Amino acid sequence: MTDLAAFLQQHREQHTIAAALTDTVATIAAACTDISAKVRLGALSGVLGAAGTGNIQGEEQKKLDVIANNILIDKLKLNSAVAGLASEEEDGFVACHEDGRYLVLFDPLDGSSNIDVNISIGTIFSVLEKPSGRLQTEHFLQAGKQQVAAGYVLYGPQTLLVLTFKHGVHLFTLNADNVFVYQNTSPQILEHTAEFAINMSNQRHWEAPVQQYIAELLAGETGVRGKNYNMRWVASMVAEVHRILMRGGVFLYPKDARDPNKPGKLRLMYEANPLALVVEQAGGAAHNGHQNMLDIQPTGLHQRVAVMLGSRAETEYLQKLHG
Ligand code: AHM
Ligand code: MG
Repeated sequence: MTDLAAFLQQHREQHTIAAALTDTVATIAAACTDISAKVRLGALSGVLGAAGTGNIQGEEQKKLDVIANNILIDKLKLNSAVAGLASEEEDGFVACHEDGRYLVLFDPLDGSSNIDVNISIGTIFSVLEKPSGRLQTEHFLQAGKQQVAAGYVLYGPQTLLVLTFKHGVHLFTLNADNVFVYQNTSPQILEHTAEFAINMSNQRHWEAPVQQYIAELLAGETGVRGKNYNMRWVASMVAEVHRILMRGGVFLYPKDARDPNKPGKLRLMYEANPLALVVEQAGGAAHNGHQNMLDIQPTGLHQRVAVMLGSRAETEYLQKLHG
């Protein structure tokens, strides 16, 4: 049995990764262990319900959004390798250690609408190198391909940690002693799939290429795609991505015509980029219809983006439909 600490040491020696980086990821994992303990107890730990506050994006915060955010900030602030943090739940960045090497970005609690109904939720994280100089917002605005580590923790029937240091994707299960145990598998996203995930209730607001794509999938084996597709929608991106990692599939959260100023619902820095890195490292692909996700040059910390990711055959087909 290899635990996370032993795995990190072995992985860092094998791939010449800085100890400060694996330590940073270990701190994120430790924070997520604390979050997991609160999630497990639900009402008994007083974490359910609304916080009565809103975040920078005007979304109502759940108690657990705020609790998870504070746990991550408090733990990461204690790690001298961390120069600064950016969170979906914070207006601006949080400065930590002047000499720190890394910037950590996170969605503390993804799938907020599922908190109170006991459905899988997660934490998503991304780690960047801090450029030199006094910490500023621009330091965080690096394209996804610059990430040095990324991953997520899924609070589902099991608590799972999935991470990448750009040498494949690694999976850990939290045991009864709150230790992440390494699962010696190398998840690879199947190139072909017959399963898609999209919020169908927004159909009338999608752009033409997505309308066409989903219509083709729904046409089944007599349509141009020549097979029957199944649909799943958890409404927790972490859970959808994990399903895709384990058994293939394609996930879409496209641009929505209701708000022309919003290129999508999901956030580039806290959701799309880290999950795109995991997906790419597992052999899948991620884009916004036009550009590979990891090539997009961010312009703002809370920037939104259209997301299409998963099995290569489907994501490439989608990109072709976008022209
Ligand atoms: P959140 O970070 O506020 O939880 O929002 C992101 C979530 C994703 O996990 C999920 O894919 C999407 O929002 C679900 O949206 P919808 O409610 O439109 O189904
Ligand atoms: Mg989220």
